[in-house]
Amino acid sequence: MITRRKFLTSAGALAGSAAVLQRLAPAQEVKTREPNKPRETTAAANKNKPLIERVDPKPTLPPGEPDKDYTPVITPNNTALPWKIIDGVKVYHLVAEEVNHEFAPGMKVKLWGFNGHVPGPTIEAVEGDRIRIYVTNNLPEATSVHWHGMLLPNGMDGVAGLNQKAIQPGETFRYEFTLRQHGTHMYHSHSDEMTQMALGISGLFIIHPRRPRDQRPDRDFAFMLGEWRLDTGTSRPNPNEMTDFNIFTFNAKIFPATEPMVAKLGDRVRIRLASVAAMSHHPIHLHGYQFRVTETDGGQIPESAQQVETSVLVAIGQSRTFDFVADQPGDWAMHCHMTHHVMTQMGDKFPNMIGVEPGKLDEKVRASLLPGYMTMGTNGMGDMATMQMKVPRNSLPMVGAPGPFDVIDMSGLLTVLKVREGITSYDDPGWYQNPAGTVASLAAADQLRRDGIEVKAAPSAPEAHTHHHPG
Ligand SMILES: [Cu+2]
Repeated sequence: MITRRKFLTSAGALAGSAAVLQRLAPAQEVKTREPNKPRETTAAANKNKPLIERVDPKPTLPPGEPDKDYTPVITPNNTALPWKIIDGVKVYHLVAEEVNHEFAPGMKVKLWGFNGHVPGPTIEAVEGDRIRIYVTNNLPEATSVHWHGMLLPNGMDGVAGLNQKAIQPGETFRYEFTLRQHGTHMYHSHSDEMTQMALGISGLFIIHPRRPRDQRPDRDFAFMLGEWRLDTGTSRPNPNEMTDFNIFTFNAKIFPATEPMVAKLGDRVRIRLASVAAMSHHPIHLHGYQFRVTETDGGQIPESAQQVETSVLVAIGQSRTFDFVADQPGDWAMHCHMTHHVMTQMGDKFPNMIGVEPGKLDEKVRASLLPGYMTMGTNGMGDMATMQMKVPRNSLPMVGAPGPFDVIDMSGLLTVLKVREGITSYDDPGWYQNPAGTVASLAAADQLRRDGIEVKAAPSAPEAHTHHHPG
């Protein structure tokens, strides 16, 4: 049998078989075709050709099995949604509910999520699986679940009001369809979206290809990017915020609470990033590696079209997946390159004091106006990391945590890829021990002399502020 696909890719078939042409293209276009214009016929045949090759309805295949059919995804700081097989169908149960969550140790918030997790547990399945997902609503208001990026019957799409009735508090709905695609997808509320998504009602939905074209990864990490407005002293993100977010998260955690990605030297590593953030796009940058962007929401990208990158922009409502071989040992940062997305609340709303000598300003302000106040940055904001600041309840200093050399002055959308030789488990191996002589360090006087580097003494702080002062 000559398939449409074969027809489109074989010019010879055009001339060869009138019967095929008549079956695949409207008859009048075949009749009016001139011999030298095969393209028009191709265009006519293309007109109704689906963007994605698929058989409709795609047959349901036996349930794909972990390890045998796919390498399970790791969702750092989170978990996978369990499933069972009932009569050849994978059955899952999501419970939308309030969740007590910690963005970082001590920063406790009340969010809305699924099954005790924010984001909800990762749903994992295989192309061709028949899936049935029960959704119980234990929220105080109506909800629904939309399967973001999925090819499914319209009535399963989950937009409350448009495709189904909203799921009222206490009700359980059933969704069921066959997965006819693969890729990194998401699920999220499609009812009172602004409120529910700002509070965390979303999760990852990963569908493995039935027959992967590329080598399977050894380590397959998946992250939801998130952003929140958490006013100091409060314990619920503010859903009314439109632009000014102050917590930026990988799987709802900020560094140093972000679990590292651990890989053995030589592992093939895949990283999946997805976002249904409210307003921000996130250019995620991985240090130490070049990677190939191997998948979008549409699934695998043909190898010839894959781009080699060091950062990948994850826009809202998108997923991006990249692969690389972990051939460089070390502790490699992966972070959002929007500089305000690697901080938390305390970088927010402070006057720019860089270059200004505050003198006793802090003490005065602390005493009279704001207990715990500290002027941000006469030398930049790195100072904050070293201070055990007293901060308002549920707020964190901008900066991260002690690192192996010094304080790491980033927080928010930062995590670490740890690549090690000779490890036998994927437990956190601690900080990387750099081989001797491979760490940037203070230049010695004889080195400077040898290379003819002259260093002028920096002007001291008091002198720097004596000029241009009128009074
Ligand atoms: Cu960002």
